[in-house]
Amino acid sequence: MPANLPPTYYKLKHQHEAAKTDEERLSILEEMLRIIPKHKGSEKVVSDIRHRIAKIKKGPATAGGKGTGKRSYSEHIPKQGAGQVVLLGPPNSGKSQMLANFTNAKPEVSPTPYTTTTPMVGMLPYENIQFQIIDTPSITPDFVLPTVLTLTRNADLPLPVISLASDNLLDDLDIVVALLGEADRETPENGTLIVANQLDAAGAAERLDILKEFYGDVFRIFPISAETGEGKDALWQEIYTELDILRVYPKAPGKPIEHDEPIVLPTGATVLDAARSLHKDFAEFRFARIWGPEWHDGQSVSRNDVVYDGDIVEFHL
Ligand SMILES: Nc1nc2c(ncn2[C@@H]2O[C@H](COP(=O)(O)OP(=O)(O)OP(=O)(O)O)[C@@H](O)[C@H]2O)c(=O)[nH]1
Ligand SMILES: [Mg+2]
Repeated sequence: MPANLPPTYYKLKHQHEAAKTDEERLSILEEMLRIIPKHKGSEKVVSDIRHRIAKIKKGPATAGGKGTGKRSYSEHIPKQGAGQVVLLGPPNSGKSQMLANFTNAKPEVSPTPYTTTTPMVGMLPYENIQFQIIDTPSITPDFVLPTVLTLTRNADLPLPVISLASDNLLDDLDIVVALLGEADRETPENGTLIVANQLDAAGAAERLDILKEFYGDVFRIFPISAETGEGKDALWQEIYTELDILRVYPKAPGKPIEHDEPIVLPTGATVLDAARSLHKDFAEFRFARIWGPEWHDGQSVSRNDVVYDGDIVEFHL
């Protein structure tokens, strides 16, 4: 559902991104929470802001036991591309294999459980944009690394990955869903997205049937094979939808449209947000013209008009 957030929200969001200290961040986040309209469409954003506030108030996590004791395990990975997708799951589900086959990263993939010990980032090309994919150390019923919990909290999309080669498939699913709950992310009622990997493995089809029979109504299950690539396109498309983003195409007056370089914005963003994303000087544009199914060709739009996926915007400075 579109969040339709007011322009002030985006202004604060930019300030938040530029903020240097936690104190600054905290006061901006509190202001964001104050001005944001509270309705169904803004729920996700509101809960994200609340978490960020809680996290700052709690203070930085400290390392226990190992090393100097100075390093924080609650690692935050800066977002890149159109959205941050964090792969979560039990050992050997194939998270690293997904990263290895679908992104530019080269993680270690192995039949030994717990091969991955620190998060690793890769970029996944989708149409004319890229998703940031983060592979994480596996989780168990008794233990989740704090860094994995932090990543789950901060992700644009936490993405459970379980394996259709596992006889503990249903338990595996429970473990990841418990983590989502702990991180206050989506619960089954919201139709959580689940990747059922290793579709090519022996017995996978039967296990998929079982999974669907038990959980087909509560989860949106995407069967894939990280090895052969089967099922991946439907999954990428769903990730795009789930990220709640849109693409607009900038056009300089008298120049062609830049189809390869869309501006990626959250649903509900305005013409002004698009201008700002291009360059800070564009915020002062004199007027803008727009093309798209929602508009008359080339009609003039105001800064606070909401833009739609696929719109072409021409800024006149
Ligand atoms: N047949 C098949 N094997 C797969 C697939 N995905 C992963 N594997 C194999 O499963 C094993 C575990 O894969 P990883 O990607 O290392 O698993 P992980 O989820 O990262 O698990 P950790 O070791 O805890 O990091 C490896 O031997 C992979 O080659 C798949 O889609 N099909
Ligand atoms: Mg791994």
